[in-house]
Amino acid sequence: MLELYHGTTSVCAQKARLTLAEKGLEWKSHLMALNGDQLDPAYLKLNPNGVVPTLVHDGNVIVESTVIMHYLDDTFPTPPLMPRHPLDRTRAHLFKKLMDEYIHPACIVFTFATANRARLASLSKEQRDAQLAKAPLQRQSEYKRAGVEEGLNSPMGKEATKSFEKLLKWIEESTEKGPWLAGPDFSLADIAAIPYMVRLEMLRLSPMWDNKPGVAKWWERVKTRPSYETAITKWLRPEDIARYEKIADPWIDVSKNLAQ
Ligand SMILES: N[C@@H](CCC(=O)N[C@@H](CS)C(=O)NCC(=O)O)C(=O)O
Repeated sequence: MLELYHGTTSVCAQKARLTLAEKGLEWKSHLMALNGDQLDPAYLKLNPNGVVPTLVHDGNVIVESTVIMHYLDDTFPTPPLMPRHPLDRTRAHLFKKLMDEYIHPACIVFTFATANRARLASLSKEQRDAQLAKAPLQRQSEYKRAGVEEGLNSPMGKEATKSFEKLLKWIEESTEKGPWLAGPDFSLADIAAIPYMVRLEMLRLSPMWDNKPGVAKWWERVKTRPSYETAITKWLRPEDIARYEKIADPWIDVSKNLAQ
């Protein structure tokens, strides 16, 4: 049996859900609120980093979204989600690395400067520091702190904007050969990128690809896949959508960052 510990809007969990959906796999949902339940001792035994997703397959625990995608692809090979040609495989690996090393931190900064800001910003500095200190992944706490305390118009906000701009440039270049990010077939490269595009769209930052027609066409193609509905749209609750709808328009700061 496959079980997934996940969150509705969590980008990393979306990667796992997209992979499960593309493979047509059944799985049992353990939906986390991510309001502190990720630090419960029982959950930390499964995932010592106190984050989602965690996959459990017949009692075996697999953590890290990229590792989970590969585990599922290795264990359930049909349809294959890694390209066959070595150069396409290289491209897929590069996309996954870009997401894990640059885009995920950038996403934390963007999200904690906007949709996730309210709760941490309402605490005193001491309360906020105490809360952030509890997280096993202290580097992620620093991105959250920068988002909440410094906002988008800050050195971290500018670096995050640059990272997203790099992702969009890579997508644009890839789709010139494409049609998918790592060659002729939809692959883990596409899955790794989709959740971060969902996040940009929820933050009303789609003007970032106004002058990138390849990105726009790729994004349309992504949304026609049944996995988009199964793994992304179906999980969004009205309160998730409301949290993003009520933020001040981040495009004001992001467009300034892009112009610099
Ligand atoms: N490198 C990890 C990162 C996981 C991660 O940051 N998950 C976020 C959601 S996308 C989370 O659980 N955040 C809860 C928290 O930071 O307390 C992975 O790819 O699985």
